Order: sequence, then structure tokens, then C-alpha cells
Amino acid sequence: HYSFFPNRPRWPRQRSQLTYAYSPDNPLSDAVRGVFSRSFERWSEVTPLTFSETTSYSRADIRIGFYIGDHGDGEPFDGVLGTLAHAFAPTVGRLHLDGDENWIIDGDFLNSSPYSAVDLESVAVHEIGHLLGLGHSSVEEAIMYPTISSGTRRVELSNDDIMGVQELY
Ligand code: TQI
Ligand code: ZN
Ligand code: ZN
Repeated sequence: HYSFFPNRPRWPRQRSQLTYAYSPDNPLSDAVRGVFSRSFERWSEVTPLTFSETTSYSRADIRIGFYIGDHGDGEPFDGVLGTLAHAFAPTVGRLHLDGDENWIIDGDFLNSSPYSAVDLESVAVHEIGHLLGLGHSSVEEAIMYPTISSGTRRVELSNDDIMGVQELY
């Protein structure tokens, strides 16, 4: 079953058209842009929310970036595996990915290493769930289930994810 953050934070009704931008510190490939665009789409299909990319990083509701180790928000990344990414509850809008992971993007190994590789889209869909206010789910098929095996792809929202997000929006 799905869960929420304490006090159930959500994006307010007046902020249903959300913008996102990538950190100017790491220029991103079109492949990564495509991964996020599809991941946002999965959540917008089942909610009144829309997500559009903006070039103004400072004004974006949601800020996405890859970081390595200590990156200044008190939640340092830890190298390969362990923590893969983190996102904060509404309305912080921070989505960070561990730049040390061997990310799989569109089936390609970004660091050309198949070892301990993690599918970026699966993690993106999960972290967007957190950005929208979902906590973890006890349902194994759910995107919001708190573990995923290396190399696994899990990108389709389950009924549990949909019921959770539709209770918020
Ligand atoms: N990162 C954790 C996560 O996003 C960070 C975290 C732990 C967290 N507890 C939380 C975030 C409570 C919000 C609320 O779950 S992670 C997975 C999964 C991680 C794990 O790196 O462990 C995914 C990131 F579910 F597959 F294990 C993405 Cl998809
Ligand atoms: Zn961070
Ligand atoms: Zn999580």
C-alpha cells in the first residue's frame, strides 16, 4: 500500500503546471532529456498535473542534477550503488542523481560497464513520485516500492501508485 510524507505535503492547486530544469553544471544528453520527459509523462497521464522543461533553472519548480559525493544538501552520495538518487517532498522540487552510478540509459550503459548498472528511467519515475508527495509502498510491483535490483527496469505505474497519487491530486 502507498504512503505519503508526514503532514501529506503536495503541490498546491494553483501550481499544477510545473516546470523543470537541469542543473547548468552538467550539460545533459538528449537521451537523458528523453528519459525524464517520458517519466514525467507517466505521472501527468494519471493526474491533473503537467510538466514542461524550462531553460530558467532558477525559476523552475523542479531542479534536476547529477552530483557526486557531498554536494551541499546534507545528504551526500556514496559512490556505486547504496543511494542512487534522492528527491525531496513538495514543494522543495529537488531531484538529485548519483553521478557515480553506472546508469543505464535507453538500454545503453553510460559508463560502458554492465556491472552494478541501474536503469535511469526506473529511478526517475520513482523519484518523481517522491517529488509529488508519495512515500514508499509495501506493494512489490509498485514504482514506489523501496528496493530495485541492479539491471531491472520498472517504469510502469502500478494501480497502487495511481491510487496514491490520485488521492493527493
Ligand atoms: N534513494 C532513496 C529513495 O529515493 C532515498 C530515500 C530513502 C527516500 N528513504 C526515503 C526518499 C523516503 C524519500 C522518502 O527511495 S535510493 C530506489 C528503489 C532509491 C531507491 O537511492 O535508495 C529507487 C532511489 F526503490 F528502487 F529502491 C530510487 Cl527506484
Ligand atoms: Zn542532493
Ligand atoms: Zn524512494
